[in-house]
Amino acid sequence: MRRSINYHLYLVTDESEKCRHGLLETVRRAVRGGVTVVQYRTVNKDYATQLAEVKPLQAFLKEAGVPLIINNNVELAIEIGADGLHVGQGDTPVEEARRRIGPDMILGLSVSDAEQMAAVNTELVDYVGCGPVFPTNTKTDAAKDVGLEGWNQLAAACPLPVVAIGGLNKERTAAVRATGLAAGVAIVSYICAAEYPEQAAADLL
Ligand code: TZP
Repeated sequence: MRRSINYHLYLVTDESEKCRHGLLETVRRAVRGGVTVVQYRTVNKDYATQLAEVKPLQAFLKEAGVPLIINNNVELAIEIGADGLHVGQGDTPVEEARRRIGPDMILGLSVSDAEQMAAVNTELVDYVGCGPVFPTNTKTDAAKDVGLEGWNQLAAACPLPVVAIGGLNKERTAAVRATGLAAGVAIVSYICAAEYPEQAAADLL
């Protein structure tokens, strides 16, 4: 039996240099504001830098009782004993990821269309990140945004807890939550670029 976590407000970290208050301080303040789970995500750091960035983050999150998920780096997730791993469609396949991380670590998968949703392996995957729901500048190779209507269709077809991602701010988060289909919302820039990350997080609860 795999673990389930609280996906309600899921912070995906931006590159440390893009976090207005630095990576660790941003996460600290966001957790104070109500973030329930944190994903460490970087597309431009080497392994040693990722390890050095994530270690203090993990220590803080353990103390705070907030789960830590690693984006697309199976080796790092295993080495630090993360709570979870998140993979995209073009990343490590879920079969390989699950085999390597073992049965207990949470595994998340990104989905951006109906075909991908229909193919989700519910034996191996624990939750789905669905989007981009709205346009985003944060992920340069993101798929086309699906819109609120697209979200409704995809989320309704999702056999697992589903988290909305992409372009979410206060109003859009409220709109996504109002659909009643979201286990949570995943946020990068609204929190990481904020002057007051605790307030930004609280805006999205
Ligand atoms: N995957 C789909 S959209 C996205 C990721 C990682 C980025 C979302 O960032 P933002 O700043 O919350 O729009």
